[in-house]
This record gives sequence, structure tokens and C-alpha cells, in this order.
Amino acid sequence: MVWPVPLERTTSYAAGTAGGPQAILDASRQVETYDEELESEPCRQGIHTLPEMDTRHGQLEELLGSLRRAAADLLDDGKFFLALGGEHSLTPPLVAACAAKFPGLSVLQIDAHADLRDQYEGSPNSHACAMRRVLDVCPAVQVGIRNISAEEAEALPRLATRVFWARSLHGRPAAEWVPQVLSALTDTVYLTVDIDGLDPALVPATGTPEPGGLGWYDTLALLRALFERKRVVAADLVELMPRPGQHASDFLCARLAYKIISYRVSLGGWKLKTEC
Ligand SMILES: [Mn+2]
Repeated sequence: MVWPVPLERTTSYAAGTAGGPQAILDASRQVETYDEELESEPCRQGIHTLPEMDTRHGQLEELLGSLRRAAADLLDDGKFFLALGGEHSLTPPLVAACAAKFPGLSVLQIDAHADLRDQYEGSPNSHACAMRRVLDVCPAVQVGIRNISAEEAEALPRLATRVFWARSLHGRPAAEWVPQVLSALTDTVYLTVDIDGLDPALVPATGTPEPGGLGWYDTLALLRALFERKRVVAADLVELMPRPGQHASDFLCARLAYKIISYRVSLGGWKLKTEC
């Protein structure tokens, strides 16, 4: 299930993530259905795209409750979903739904930002607090991090998270650090990809770009190993902020979304008997 969630309420630097899901869907029409790495057409196993969720009306807290209930319904139907954001504050309710359904869940986050603030601009549900809210529910592993506040760094030793700093991964072969990431996760995983985890040279169209991010093939190496070794129950891809003339960013997100779905349906002994 591809689930467009154009949530945008707390974006801090520049606005436009609400256009992310549609830009990814538009670009997805240009993605080749044959995957040269997997030597198959994963889409033949069936990908359904849900209607875009209405996230423009109502209070943020009510919306987050609706997201959690909608996610729980999809999981109860035995579906794997990939939510397309929208801003990162959509992740905690989706994780909460997954954690209620799958005991022992952990979260793998790819992101430039730790997102571990307890509050930001008066809100505990800001995109800058997304992973702190996730940690209220289950442990996490954070990869590609290179932006963290003093408050977050001070809290870090007390939190149930393991951080793989971008600078500690730079220049090292993925084969060396990917197994360390996997061994820090439990067997059942929710995947959240903030597209700013990748290098802004690849994806300039995001709200808070940070230099020094992950490359394309390192990202794929991590995701492939994840889907080979873990039971990934749901995922999201957030924080694309489409801009005119920067369609490479939209296309990368569409390609990454298809890779996530392709790995999910093609790899691993952990495959659930579910549809996408
Ligand atoms: Mn981020």
C-alpha cells in the first residue's frame, strides 16, 4: 500500500512538504518497472495507492489520532504500507499503531537530524520531536545523523536509541557498518526515511538540508540488508519539498519508494503473507 499523507503543520525553515506525495506519485510514472538489481518487475506482485489523506483540516493532535487509527486498520487487514509525507511528525502515530500490533518493534531512522527534542516551538508533536515521541513507544536506531542540539545531545545517553553519526560512516564500506546497524535493531522493524538523510547534492529539495549525507548506494545497501534480515512491517518516506526545476529530487524519492517496496516483496525469510 502506498499511502499519501501530505501533512504539513510544523515545518520550521521552508514550506512545501505538503506537495511531496503528489510529486513522488507524478515522478513514479517515470520509474522503470523492471528492477535491474533484483532482475524482476516487483510491481507485478501488486501495489495499491490509497487516496491522499485529508490533512488540511482539524487540530494536529486529532489528525495524529486519525493517522494512528488508519494505520491500525491497514495492519489489521494484513497490509504493508509505505506512507509518503509530508513532514516527519506523521511518523510517531504510525509507529504507535505498529508497536501495538507487533510487540518487540524497533525503528530504523535514516535522517540528518536526531529529532529528539522533547518540545519545539511549544509543541511536543513538532517534526523536530518525531523521534523523541517514537522513543516514548519503542527503541530506535538512527543513521546518518549530523545535526543535533545541545539539549538533545545531553539527553542522548538516557534515551533508548543508538546513533550512527554520518561522519562515522563517511568513507567506510557499507559492508562494514551495515551489520552493526542491523544488530542494534530488534527483529521486527518500522522504517522511517527522512529524505534529508541522503546528501543534499542528491536531494536539494528538502526543508532543512544538511551537508555530508548518505550516498545512494550506501542507502540501498542498508535497506537491502534490512529487508533481507528483518521483518519490516511498515515504512514512511518524508520531508520531500518539491521545487520547480528540481525534479531530480522528486525522481530520487520515487525511485527510493519503489526500491523499498521492491525489497519488501522480493527479499527475505521474514516476508509476511501480506500484499502491498
Ligand atoms: Mn531531517
